[in-house]
Amino acid sequence: MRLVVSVFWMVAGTAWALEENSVDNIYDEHFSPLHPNCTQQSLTDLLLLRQEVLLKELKEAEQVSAGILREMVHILTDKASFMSREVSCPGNFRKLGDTCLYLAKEIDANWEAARVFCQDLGGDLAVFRDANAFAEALGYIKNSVVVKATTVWVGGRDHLVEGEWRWVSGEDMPRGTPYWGDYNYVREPAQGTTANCAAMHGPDDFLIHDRGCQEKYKPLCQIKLKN
Ligand SMILES: [Ca+2]
Repeated sequence: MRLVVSVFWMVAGTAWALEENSVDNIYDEHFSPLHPNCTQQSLTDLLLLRQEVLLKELKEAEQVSAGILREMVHILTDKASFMSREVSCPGNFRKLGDTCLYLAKEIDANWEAARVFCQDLGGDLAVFRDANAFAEALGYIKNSVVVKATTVWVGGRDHLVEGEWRWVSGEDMPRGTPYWGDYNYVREPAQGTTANCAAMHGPDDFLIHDRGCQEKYKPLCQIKLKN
């Protein structure tokens, strides 16, 4: 009987020791033992070092974000600059609709020289895509304080085939009202091969007449803002 009790306590002691050892292993696995030389001071140093690393990482992230923001500001500035160029007219040009117009009151030139003058400014003689654009140009010219006798070159002619009027942009010129005026009660264009260039004729309230291309009038220059 005493022997049985002794064996029981031996087995129980071994099992308890094994169980205790297993718990220790799990604890060590998840909670690394402190270095034997670890002191409160070194723990504080470790925490400070960890904070320093975190701060460094935050600072680097902040620098990346700031870089991205700077790049975005750069792109937006370029876009704003591009858009402002797109919607503003240079120099003496006046913005009307999606075009810029400039009546060069100080110039008197034949049609071809007037066209070259406008092209040197980055544009061409004016064309009108519809009646509204023509009406806007009429208003601009009449407000430009020009004398009634003034005549203004625009970008249309029938120099290739008599009677086939085309804008310098290559499109057909419209006929009749509200564009063309009358001469001696006859609707223009009516001057035949002696008049192959289009001009807004002051004495006829600046409606379009066909005139001799070598006559000297004032260029109405145009820069298109959009296609
Ligand atoms: Ca003609």
